[in-house]
Amino acid sequence: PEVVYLKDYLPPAYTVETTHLTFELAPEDTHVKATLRMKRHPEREAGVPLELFGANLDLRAISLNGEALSKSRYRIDGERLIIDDVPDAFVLDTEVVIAPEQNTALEGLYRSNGMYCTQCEPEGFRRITWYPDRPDVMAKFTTTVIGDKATLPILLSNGNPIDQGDLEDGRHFVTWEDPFPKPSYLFALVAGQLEVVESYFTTRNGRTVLLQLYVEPQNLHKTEFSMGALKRAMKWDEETYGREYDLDRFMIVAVDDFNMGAMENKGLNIFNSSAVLANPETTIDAGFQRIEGIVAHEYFHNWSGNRVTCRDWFQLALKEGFTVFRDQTFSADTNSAPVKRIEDVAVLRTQQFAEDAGPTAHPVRPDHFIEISNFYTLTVYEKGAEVVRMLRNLLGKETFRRGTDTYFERFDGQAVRVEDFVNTMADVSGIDLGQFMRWYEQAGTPRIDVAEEYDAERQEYALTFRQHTPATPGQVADSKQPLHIPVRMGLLNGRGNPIELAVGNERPGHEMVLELREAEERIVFKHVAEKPTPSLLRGFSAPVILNFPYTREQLAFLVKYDVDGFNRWDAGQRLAQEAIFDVMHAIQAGEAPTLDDTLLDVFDYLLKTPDRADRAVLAEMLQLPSEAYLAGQRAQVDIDAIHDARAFVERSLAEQLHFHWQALYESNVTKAAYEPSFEQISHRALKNVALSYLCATGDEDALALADQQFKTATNMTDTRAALTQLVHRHAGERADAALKAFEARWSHDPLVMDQWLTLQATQPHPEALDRVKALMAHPAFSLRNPNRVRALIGAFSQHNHVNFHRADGEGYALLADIVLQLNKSNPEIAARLVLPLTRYQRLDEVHQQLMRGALERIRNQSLSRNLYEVIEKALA
Ligand code: DPP
Ligand code: ZN
Repeated sequence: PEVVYLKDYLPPAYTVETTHLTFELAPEDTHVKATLRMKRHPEREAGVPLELFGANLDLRAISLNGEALSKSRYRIDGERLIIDDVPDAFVLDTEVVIAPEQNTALEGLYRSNGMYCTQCEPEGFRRITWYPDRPDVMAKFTTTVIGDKATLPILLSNGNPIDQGDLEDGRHFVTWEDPFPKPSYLFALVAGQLEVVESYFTTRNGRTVLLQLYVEPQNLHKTEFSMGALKRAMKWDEETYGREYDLDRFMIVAVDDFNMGAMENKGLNIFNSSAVLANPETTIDAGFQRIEGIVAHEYFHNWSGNRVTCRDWFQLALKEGFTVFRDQTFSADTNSAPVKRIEDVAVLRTQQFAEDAGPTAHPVRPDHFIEISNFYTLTVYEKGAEVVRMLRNLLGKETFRRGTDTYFERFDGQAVRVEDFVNTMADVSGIDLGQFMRWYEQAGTPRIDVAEEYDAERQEYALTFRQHTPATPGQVADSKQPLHIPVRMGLLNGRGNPIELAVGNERPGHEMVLELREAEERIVFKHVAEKPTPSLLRGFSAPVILNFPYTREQLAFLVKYDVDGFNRWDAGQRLAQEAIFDVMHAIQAGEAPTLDDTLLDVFDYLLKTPDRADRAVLAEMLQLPSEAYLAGQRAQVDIDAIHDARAFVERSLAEQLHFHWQALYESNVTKAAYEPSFEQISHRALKNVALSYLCATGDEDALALADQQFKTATNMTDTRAALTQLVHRHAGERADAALKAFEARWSHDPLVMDQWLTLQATQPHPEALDRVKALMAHPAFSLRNPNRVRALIGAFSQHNHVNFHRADGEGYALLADIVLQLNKSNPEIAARLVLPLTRYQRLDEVHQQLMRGALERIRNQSLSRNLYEVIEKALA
């Protein structure tokens, strides 16, 4: 397959000014007529051939300026249609036939539960019609949708409806016009039997916007929360970024079969139903928060993505990193800022860092690809957001806002590059961001080793920072340059109070942001009367691994006294990690493990003085680092030893603090009617953490408590927490009965059944693999629906380490089998699902062999471009 390089970028030879589309919808033969008014790009010379992209299209007619083109005038080469001889300005007409019913890849136009819908980002539009399908071609679209009136009463596309009427044969049509020029990836069409929920939003300039949420009739009771979230997001973007909505209506449609979470099509967002439908009975607290974040994310794209879009797909992080950063701060403002930060950093450090350490590592802005769909990654999204966050840390809030205002103003209506964003930030701040650009170009997680020296006589405390970035595929270690890294920090004295900082002639107060730029830097703090404890990288101010040789006492001290909520949590996590690794080493050496006293003291302290942290932060602090995170901290990973060690620490804390867990549980039971409010969410989180520790002992009383909670719960958060305990602690008949009861109650609701699949797939018991296989035959599962696949197979391979990594290789074999099936039907999902099989570098030789064997079995088949790219990297 062809490799596309950033360095080869050329502007399109011809751009499209207006695009007129007519769809005559039919499952097997939808006719798409396109009329494109095109002209030569001013920067390209005359006489260059016209190049259009298309895939799986049956071309029925093509004409230029009204004249049908004979076969000798054009040629089709793979995904390209080339016309050698075109004038500077012309009109191109085409007609193609496509088969939405046969489209299982879920890119382009396809059917989901009888509904027609589209997914065009990044290159799905070429499955709809021949087109210069690239983001730097922005056109005004007018779209006429024709369909059967009885079965397709709702016909939607981008913008505003400008005409509609009845046609013969029981058909009808609606014509939509989108006044904003847009790239083809933002095109959308929906047709089906849908109900609509409506509301209004008045913008700060007094314009009234109609808000519509389209769902299948059975989901009408799940719309209220998202509608509220949308309004909160619209208001927040006005207040925080000065961004106002620009069309008269904003539509969201919920679709069951969807590869991504959601899609920001102009004026017509299409959502995976799992990312928009919510109700207390069916949705857990974390689900509400995820949905709020995604609704906001897609809405925010209207400016960061749609009004200002990407020049080419290498610039994907320009819109995604920025928009993720925007949705993260929105959620932080709406809920708990420290908890949001803790959650986001946990994902980054566990999953993005693993990506950085594996064969698919790539820079935030990749410089080549085979299949761009493979680059909707944690690196582009999450690390991309961290890079924007660092810019805000370096510029300060107000200057950053001036930067974003200037960026939107300068580039409105244009398709731009990462440089345009960063240079704007440099312009408004006067800060040299030349070195900062390396964050976009250099792959891998930077390491910073910090050493301290204290000179009591001179009252000086010095920190030496050494940074380096390990080699990644295509970038050897020697090629890695030092990065511009903001390290937010403070110093604490022995009583836990912050020390007034003095560096050179500067007196920044109790906290400062160090800007590292060199491979090695030494910073001297003056007037430090006693040896302090440093609090480094507060709020996780840069996406790096920072090592400081803390003693366990110092970590415990930071848990108690640091002013930074994130660092308090982080110190506790690090302490827990050390305690778990102690146990692991003891087990490996055949010795009897014991629980680290310092960790026990810290937990005891946290449970006795719960008011020191807000409840939501406390719930995070009381949880041990995940097995996936712990594995990421090892050069050599022993999956079973990590699992056993973590379980030992959990059980020890459960037993030794039993009384406290009991009290914590009881004091957080609420009688109030369910609300997804921050206050209530914190109570439920603490209660369910307590339940988990109580059940970790396997005590009959605790399992009876979980059973009782399961039977009496009035919301899914409590139901699922209880059911998870019963299943994961292997509560025998209690677990079986509860699973049956749950199934009987929820078999009609696929999104709820997804949770049922996931919690069985993630049980640590050795029976898990057989259970997963059995569930694949259950009516609740389907290989055709990405949510079902993620819920069962994705959850098993990503979150059930002990069973996925079984020593007999059966876990790997199962994933390989499924990936091969999806390779044919849905390559995008196949290439994503296979990733756990590519992360073998730190496992022992036996596991490495088994994984490579599974990958080679995949490689022996005829592969989609998506899967080919990932497998080749993994086996390189
Ligand atoms: N729909 C995906 C997102 O919003 C891709 N743009 O991130
Ligand atoms: Zn996005």
